[in-house]
Amino acid sequence: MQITFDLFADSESEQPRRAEQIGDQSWVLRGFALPHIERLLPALESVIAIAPLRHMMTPGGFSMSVATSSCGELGWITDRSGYRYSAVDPLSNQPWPAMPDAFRELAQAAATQAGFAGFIPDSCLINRYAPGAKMSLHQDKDESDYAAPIVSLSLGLSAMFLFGGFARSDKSQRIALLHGDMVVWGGVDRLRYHGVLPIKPGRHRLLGEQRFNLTFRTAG
Ligand SMILES: O=C(O)CCC(=O)C(=O)O
Repeated sequence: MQITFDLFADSESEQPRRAEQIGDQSWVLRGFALPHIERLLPALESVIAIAPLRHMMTPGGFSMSVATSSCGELGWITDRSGYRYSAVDPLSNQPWPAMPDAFRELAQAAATQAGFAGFIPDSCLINRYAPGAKMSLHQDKDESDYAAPIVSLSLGLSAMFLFGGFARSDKSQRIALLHGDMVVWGGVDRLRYHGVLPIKPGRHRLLGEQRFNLTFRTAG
């Protein structure tokens, strides 16, 4: 898929760099990725050219509203058989594209900033949200252990991120995530429920009418 560079679109506000604590071991790193956007977007485009975005099927038989792809040694997949990680892209039966250095280095720097030095991600899930797409509250539980944090990068249109507790019914914080923001949660917060409200229509000056989320995990 081609990522459109729309120089004439409305400018979206971006955040100056600062860290906001949202849990005992959870941080929003505002604007953390902004100095790296010029390396990140071509890398994203090259991954998607090899492993195209697709709407996967949930075990219950619904098509996900987000379109997904992956890079790294393992990619997260879902189909009628369940949620899991796979070393091959089911579309091509080939290994997922390698994780670009720009991705890995950024994820490691964000993890270190949040108190998780030594993070070695082996999986980067790429979620592409068109306006209206959302992600229901869920826990990340498909990884083989929970020692490593989750590191998440937002690009393009803004999103309302829900950061909840350890039961689905717990009250969630609502956190607006903008282009270049990163969220890191781990340790005692590793299994917190989280999700994304439907993306509002809009146009980002670099990415057009879409939001990308890249979620880095140690899965294997
Ligand atoms: O899009 C986001 O910010 C969150 C994505 C997410 O929760 C996931 O992929 O598990």
